[in-house]
Amino acid sequence: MGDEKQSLESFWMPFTGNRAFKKNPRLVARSKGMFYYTPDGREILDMVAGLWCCAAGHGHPRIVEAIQAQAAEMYYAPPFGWGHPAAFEIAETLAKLTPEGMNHVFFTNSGSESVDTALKIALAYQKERGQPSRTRLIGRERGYHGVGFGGISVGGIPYNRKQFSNSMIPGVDHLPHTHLLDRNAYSRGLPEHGVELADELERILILHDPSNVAAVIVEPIAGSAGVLVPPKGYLKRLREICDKHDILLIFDEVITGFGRLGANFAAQAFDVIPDMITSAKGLTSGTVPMGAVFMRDEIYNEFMSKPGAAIEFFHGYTYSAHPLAVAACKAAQQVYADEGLFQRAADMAPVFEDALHSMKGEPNVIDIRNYGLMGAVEFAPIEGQPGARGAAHIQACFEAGLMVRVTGDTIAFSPPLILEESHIQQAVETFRTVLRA
Ligand code: PXG
Repeated sequence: MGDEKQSLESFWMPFTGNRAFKKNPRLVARSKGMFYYTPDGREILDMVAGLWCCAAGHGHPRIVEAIQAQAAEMYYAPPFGWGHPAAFEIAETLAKLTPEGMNHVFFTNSGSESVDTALKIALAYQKERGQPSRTRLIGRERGYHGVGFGGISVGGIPYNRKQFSNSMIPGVDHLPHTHLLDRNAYSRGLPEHGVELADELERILILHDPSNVAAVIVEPIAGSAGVLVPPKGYLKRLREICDKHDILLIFDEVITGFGRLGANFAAQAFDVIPDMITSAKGLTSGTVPMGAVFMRDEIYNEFMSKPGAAIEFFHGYTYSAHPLAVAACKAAQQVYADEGLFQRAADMAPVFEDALHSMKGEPNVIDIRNYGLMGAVEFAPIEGQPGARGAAHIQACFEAGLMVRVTGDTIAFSPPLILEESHIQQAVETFRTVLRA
């Protein structure tokens, strides 16, 4: 950029206070490894993997080369009624990472599309198997499932729903969230208290009768709401209740999938196997937009078992299994495997945990929580101005050379899986300095 100030007016930025941003922009122009660089070359340590997505860090040469090569070879192929070999190959590779018996995948372009796709598969599946009364969906307070109408309906973030309250999909209920600050503050890993919150599912089912419920969807660890780690035993209890009543359980693993918790998926980290897994972000290490819904074989087979050769599921996207996304996905997955990044996440998790918890006692800190390479520090809000302290911290971090994520008065950390101890120390020192300023 030259001296002339570029106008920022035309771009309506997503999930951003546009007026505040445009007065005081935070711009990044280049990235490599663990770092972003501002247009004037200032280094910013990326402790949130872009937006929870760049698991292999930035500018990984193998992924860059794969995308470049695919662009030259064939940058688009129609996915309806046509296919390209690499899409089938990557589907098979990915299925090997999922829990046993989940050998089928539907490709989308984002987490939001993955969620709405999974909800539609759930509803269609119940009809296909002769249970058409099962139409209700159950999400959870403080859940984030993207911004489609399905996703905001099962989601539990009040701001995301407020402007659309009359336009939600019908027949949705919500479990209570699991953030028990008074009982679980400063938990390391899974909190001790709150397994009984899963029993609320039984209450909801009694109200509607289980025979009317299609699916329950939760994030194994709620990300956007500020890293809410499930209480010990909570997810297992949800699984048991869903099994008892023949209801599908969907894990939204858009953030937790692909190594963030030190395992392929949260399903394996927590040893609770859902019926479907939604994913995006780490699928391609955030390089090319792509999402995927994995499902148990019974679900796929139900659709395929009918006579005839008609379209089984009236759903799909122009860019499902886009060749560039497939190439990026294949390369990212190879990098994860060859560099042992999921194991690396597991190995770094204790160091990350100790570093994060060393913030206890810093000004206004009221909670610290973590699992794998996800963590959060929560601050007491400034009276009458919820979110103001979080926003101030994020700006100060940017000025001090640190990228983290804010949600309300919680600062979230979700670094690339390539990070080293030195990055953790640098992040913590910068953060501490910001808090004490
Ligand atoms: N489900 C989950 C669990 C997510 O975290 C989505 C669905 C939607 O994905 P797309 O690709 O449609 O954005 C997400 C996305 C934040 C933040 O501030 C989190 C997400 C996206 C943007 C910001 O924490 N997660």
